[in-house]
Amino acid sequence: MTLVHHAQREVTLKLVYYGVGLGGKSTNLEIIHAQTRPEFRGKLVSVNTEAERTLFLDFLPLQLGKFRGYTVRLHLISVPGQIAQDSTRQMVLRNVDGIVLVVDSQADAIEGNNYAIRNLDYNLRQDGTDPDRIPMVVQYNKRDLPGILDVEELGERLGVPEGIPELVSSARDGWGVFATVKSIVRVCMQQLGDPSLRDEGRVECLLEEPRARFYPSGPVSMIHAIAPQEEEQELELDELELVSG
Ligand SMILES: Nc1nc2c(ncn2[C@@H]2O[C@H](COP(=O)(O)OP(=O)(O)OP(=O)(O)O)[C@@H](O)[C@H]2O)c(=O)[nH]1
Ligand SMILES: [Mg+2]
Repeated sequence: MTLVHHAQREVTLKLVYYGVGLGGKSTNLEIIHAQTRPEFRGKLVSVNTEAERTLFLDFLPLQLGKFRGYTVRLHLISVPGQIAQDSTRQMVLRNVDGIVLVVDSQADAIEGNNYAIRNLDYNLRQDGTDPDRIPMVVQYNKRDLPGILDVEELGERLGVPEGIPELVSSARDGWGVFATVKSIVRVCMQQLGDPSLRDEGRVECLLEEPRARFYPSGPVSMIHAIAPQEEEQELELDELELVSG
């Protein structure tokens, strides 16, 4: 739910990067942090395991230009992709305004991408959010790698419905990342319309018309039964590393 502050003439969007483990969610935020002017961004806070996997989240506050006289602020957050961290993902999704679904374009990641989409659907529903009305864009990442699947094939195999903007990127090489964030902001702002006409505080910015579903016939309730096998990882408190830059 978008936060509208009339006195400060500010709008804050909470945008969540979601997707398969190691898909490049954190790298998107690192690139945005590295390539924006310091006066427009806050600290990038990452809570990682020793192996550089996201344990809790990455958080990056960012300021964009003005939209109809209101300063647009973003809270960019990436969830941990590891299957075991599901309660964290549910918590991070609370009051989300827009989702960037980061897809790993490699052929052997298709099962993980599939799982992430179903898991997102399930977790949004758990919180009472209609997954078909949440602003969303899909980012096909890792386009620099050899042997990746065509975008068309990926879209088909993942059941990406019409109406979702699709972008290509190599977050590692730093391209496609800003186009993605602009795209999700555009979808959100289209729903918000003129901020001065909105109430103060949290306002809902869901799509008026639900779009077609990912997996029209997929049994999302079976989500936990279809989780791909993943190595168990013991997490200890002193493994935590707090990075801020
Ligand atoms: N070749 C290539 N590697 C990438 C790209 N994006 C990310 N990576 C690499 O993939 C690995 C995982 O990237 P992360 O950004 O940590 O992935 P994540 O989605 O945040 O992973 P979790 O936090 O575990 O869910 C890192 O080694 C990145 O450098 C890309 O576009 N191309
Ligand atoms: Mg991460």
